[in-house]
Amino acid sequence: MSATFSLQDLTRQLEQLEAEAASAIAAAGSAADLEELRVGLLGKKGRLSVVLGAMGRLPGEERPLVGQRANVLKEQVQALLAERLENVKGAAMAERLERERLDVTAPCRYVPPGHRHPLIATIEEIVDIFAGLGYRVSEGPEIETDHYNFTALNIPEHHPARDMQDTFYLGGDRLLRTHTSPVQIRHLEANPPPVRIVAPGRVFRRDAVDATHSPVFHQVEVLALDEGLDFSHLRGTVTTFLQRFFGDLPVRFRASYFPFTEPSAEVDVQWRGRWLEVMGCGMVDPAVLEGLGIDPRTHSGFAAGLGVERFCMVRHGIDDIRRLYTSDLRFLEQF
Ligand code: 2NM
Repeated sequence: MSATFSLQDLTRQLEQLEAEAASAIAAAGSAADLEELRVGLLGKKGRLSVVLGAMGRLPGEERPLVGQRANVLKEQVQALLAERLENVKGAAMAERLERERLDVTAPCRYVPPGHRHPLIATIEEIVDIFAGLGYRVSEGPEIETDHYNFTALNIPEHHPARDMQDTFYLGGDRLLRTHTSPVQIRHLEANPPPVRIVAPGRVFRRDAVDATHSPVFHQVEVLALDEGLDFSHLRGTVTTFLQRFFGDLPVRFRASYFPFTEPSAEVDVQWRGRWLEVMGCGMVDPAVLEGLGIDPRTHSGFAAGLGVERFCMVRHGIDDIRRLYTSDLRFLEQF
């Protein structure tokens, strides 16, 4: 059928366009289909443009009739496209949600639960016992000065502990702490007595590695400073601690020597029939207190120190300290 250009023809063409557009839009299944329809119907070279082009050949007074009708049609078609687009998008989303359905109640992939390293567990157990006796945790730097690591602890200039052979010197007066005692000194500088603290931490000594030595190991040291403390308080505290940690076994104190305590003692426990040395202790030397500006005539204190690796090894029957550092899960998972 060749195109005709009367008012009647154009009006009929617009009605036909409207009917076709409505059914085509209703049948469109995707956003892309709808965009294709929009271009074909309303685009520059679309069906509506063709009708409007033909409108130019009508007599002037008839053009507004077709023009108005065309504008109404255009708005109707736009509204239908928009409405259908919403439906199509909604259907696509519903389909996707169904396809990607997630069962949030499904059991997850098995992840084996981890646990603390036996050394850390030992530190926590020791600290917990002292916490139960009223002690607070105090910590300090691993890089120390000669003053805090030795001088303030009454360790004289030529004491073997100061030897290059035993200590990691870092240059200047810096070194890696060889015990956690400097933590106690720093604490006493910052806090007036009464003091009851427990100082856990990593310490460093220039030892060759073997079954019982490591250049990096862990210590816990305890300090009580107050008026009227004597050796009986030390003995009671250390005995109570050891019996809580190892069980109710015999404890023995042997006279010993440390530069920072007087008197000093080593402490043994009877474990599976053998006496094992497990810690050192003593009454804080008056020279240490005087260095801190604390009067040894009114104040006294006791201190004790232990190696965490040894406690851990005795408790669990571990025969080689290296087992604690080599991260072999087959070993560590036993604890
Ligand atoms: C030990 C044994 C004996 C000790 C002494 C001090 C301080 F700072 F108060 F002087 N802190 N730790 C001490 C005493 C440590 O470890 C075997």
